[in-house]
Amino acid sequence: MTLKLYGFWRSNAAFRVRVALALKALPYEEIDIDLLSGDQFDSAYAEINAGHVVPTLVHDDRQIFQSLAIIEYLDEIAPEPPLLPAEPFERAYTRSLAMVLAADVHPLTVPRVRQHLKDVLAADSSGIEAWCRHWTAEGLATYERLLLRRPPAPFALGEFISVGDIGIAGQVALAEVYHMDLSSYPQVEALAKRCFALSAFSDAHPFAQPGYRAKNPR
Ligand SMILES: N[C@@H](CCC(=O)N[C@@H](CS)C(=O)NCC(=O)O)C(=O)O
Repeated sequence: MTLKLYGFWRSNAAFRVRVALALKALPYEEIDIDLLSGDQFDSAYAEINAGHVVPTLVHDDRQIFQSLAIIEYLDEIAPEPPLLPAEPFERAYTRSLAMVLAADVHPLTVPRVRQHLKDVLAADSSGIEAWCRHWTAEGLATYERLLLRRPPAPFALGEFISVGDIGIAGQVALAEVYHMDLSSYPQVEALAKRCFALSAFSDAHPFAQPGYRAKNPR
């Protein structure tokens, strides 16, 4: 099986897929689409992803898009370790956790939204940054309330890592891109720390990607 991931170092949605691929130990090639230079709009990439977004997973010659759909696909073609449990309530719960980030928070901060704030509302870079931090903080607060209701033990569903943990770790990665303080969200911070102790998560972090490191040499 040949897997290619079109992603970008800063893309939170690509982060989620990188974690799932690593947890399942699936080898893949990552191809960078530089979202900050507008490469998502190039006609060659438009053939691959009609939405002009990353990630896209290409399995053999077939394209799959939307990070959570990609993760569920990977779970179906490579069931071990499972990222979604079989029990319906637990399955819905972990999907719901993932969607707090993927459906409610992250879409408000993506490049095309930031660009629209600039073009249509004349927002400057500090206003756009404040917008992104606001919605990111809302996501962190929502996850904190959810985890207080059902404390992780040690992960969101218990012993095994599920797609909900990828969402919560992704929320923290998003906050880190905006250099936000996590101390008001101790449950979230502790769960993310457990996740990022694993190489599947730490190696997928935006700051661990070659594209980021090339721009920020130590
Ligand atoms: N809901 C999609 C998100 C896709 C998305 O918006 N990706 C961002 C990067 S994280 C992107 O490519 N944005 C390009 C743009 O906004 O121009 C998913 O989960 O895959």
